[in-house]
Amino acid sequence: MEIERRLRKAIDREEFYLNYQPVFNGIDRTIKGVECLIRWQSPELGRVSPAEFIPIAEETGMIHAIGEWVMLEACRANKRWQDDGLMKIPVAVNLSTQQFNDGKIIERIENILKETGLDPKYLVVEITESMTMNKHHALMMLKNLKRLGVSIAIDDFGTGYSSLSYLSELPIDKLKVDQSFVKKMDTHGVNASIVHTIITMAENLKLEVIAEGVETEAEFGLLLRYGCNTMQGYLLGRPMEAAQIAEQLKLSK
Ligand code: G
Ligand code: G
Ligand code: MN
Ligand code: NA
Repeated sequence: MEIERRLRKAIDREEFYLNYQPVFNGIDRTIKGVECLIRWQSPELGRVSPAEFIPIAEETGMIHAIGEWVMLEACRANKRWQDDGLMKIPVAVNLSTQQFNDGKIIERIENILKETGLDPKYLVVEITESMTMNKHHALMMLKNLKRLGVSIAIDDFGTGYSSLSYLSELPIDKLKVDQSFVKKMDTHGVNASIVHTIITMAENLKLEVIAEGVETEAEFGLLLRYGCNTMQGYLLGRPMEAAQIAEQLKLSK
């Protein structure tokens, strides 16, 4: 397969780079974090979306090398911003199931933190609900991650089958409400109710809630009213290149 063949060489040929989407404090609209999202610019195939190549990387096992590259690059960039005197913010990195199931990932992350010198409190690891279904494994991995000093976020919350009471038994810090519920909150009452319920319950469990996919002022307003102050979405900021984020961090300092 053409994509797979090209993907195998993409790290060595330095065809990957990271975009960073800002996470905002909804009250004063200042940046309080970023999520890194991988991008692939292939000379032969052009831009390929991660929605297309991440599944291939997962099926072929390439996700381990690619994921490690992402983690290293994200930590390096964040450390550089801090060394440049920019505002200190956490960078969030998405983990794939295969990475979460690989016991060696803990040591790899530990090494990356050591190598880059990034204070672990400025790294957030994003996993999805489905990765926590094996409770024994999840507890072990999450405890080990917490021991490193990094934060844990549950991504795409609401699309899986876990309940908040289940998640409350795991050492997690943040909950990211899936875009599909945030979208059309103002016109779809059901969506609004779901988001409101998640926010209220997460608050009780002392989890930070992040609303994803905020695209309109109406959604933004409702989220604030429901008590969700941390948001991500096209309304506030699209994924952008490292230099642009650095510029924003300079301005918001
Ligand atoms: O960045 P968006 O632009 O299109 O990303 C599409 C999908 O790819 C999302 O589900 C996102 O979580 C995933 N994705 C983006 N970057 C990474 C990454 O570095 N690692 C993993 N595992 N998934 C990523
Ligand atoms: O699965 P995960 O939540 O990591 O993926 C984030 C994905 O959502 C990325 O593809 C990112 O580009 C995309 N994204 C971020 N903000 C918005 C938004 O406001 N609207 C839409 N449609 N997509 C968004
Ligand atoms: Mn994510
Ligand atoms: Na998400």
